[in-house]
Amino acid sequence: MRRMREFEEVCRLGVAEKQIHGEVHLAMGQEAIGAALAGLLHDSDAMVSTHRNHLHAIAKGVPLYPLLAEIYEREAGLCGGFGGHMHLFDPDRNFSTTGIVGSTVSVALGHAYAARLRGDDAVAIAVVGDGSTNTGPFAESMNIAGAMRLPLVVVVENNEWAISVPFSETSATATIAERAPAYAAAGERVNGLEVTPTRAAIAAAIERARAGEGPSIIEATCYRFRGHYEGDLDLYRAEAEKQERRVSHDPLVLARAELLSVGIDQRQLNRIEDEAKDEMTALRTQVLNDPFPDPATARQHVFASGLDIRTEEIS
Ligand SMILES: Cc1ncc(C[n+]2csc(CCOP(=O)(O)OP(=O)(O)O)c2C)c(N)n1
Repeated sequence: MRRMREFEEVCRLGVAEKQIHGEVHLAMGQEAIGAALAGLLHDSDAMVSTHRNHLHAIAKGVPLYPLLAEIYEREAGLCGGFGGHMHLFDPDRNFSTTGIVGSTVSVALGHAYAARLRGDDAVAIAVVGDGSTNTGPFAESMNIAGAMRLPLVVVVENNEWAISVPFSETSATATIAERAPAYAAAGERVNGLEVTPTRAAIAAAIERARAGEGPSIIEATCYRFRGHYEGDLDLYRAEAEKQERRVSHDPLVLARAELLSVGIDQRQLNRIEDEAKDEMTALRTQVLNDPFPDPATARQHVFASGLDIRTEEIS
């Protein structure tokens, strides 16, 4: 969790110092869910994320160097610096993202169906925000997953807000998990500020999916600390509320208190925190020394190679 927080801290710095361009969505406050996901999946399982994706990439085992280099738009990045923060793809680890809200679930559904066609025991996880669950693609994908009992797990990070719109005003149900039976899915709502219950719920959903018992929705509650994106004025939430929540809802503060209470030495925790900070600072320094992609290559990767549509039309 600490490494995730420090990773995002160097992303925040990159925006503040104008080294990263475009909207960057940080997940500070949501690290317990990221940590809960870590190590649960095999490389052959698919994970599909959203615009708020850094922690999920880390959890899926995407190497940090090309991940940060992509976010910093460098040639050494996952996608050669062509995609940037919202377009992170690592085919080797079956990790992908989409900024199209709701469609994360549709892409994951495709992975789940592919696993069914292959006949293996791979699963697909979609990690989405609460706003995603109010879209058509979410409802359609969940319906098909339930109808075909596909190995799909949807983890919803309910951080209470979709940009400036509160979840409580836009959902017909008080929770997202309670919608699960309508899709013949299992549903569970957990405290997403705590790793242990969140991990247990996701692990059980993965087991269900692998055993052919169909889809699940795990709703993990949390609170977004930063604005929707870096630069968002975030005037829709009261300053006092934000300040209070940044303490009471900080998974790192809660985890530290829990570890101290079971006798973990304070100096050991301090050392872990310092090491994480040093690691990410060094990573950023290294990335900043990497070149940008050659502008002459800007038109590469626009179309899939090996398919000349014009020629096919003519012939
Ligand atoms: C189809 C679509 N509609 C609208 C948007 C604009 N948009 C970007 S993020 C966002 C809100 C997403 O909220 P939520 O799913 O709760 O995720 P969070 O940002 O809280 O992680 C919206 C509406 C979009 N990217 N895609």
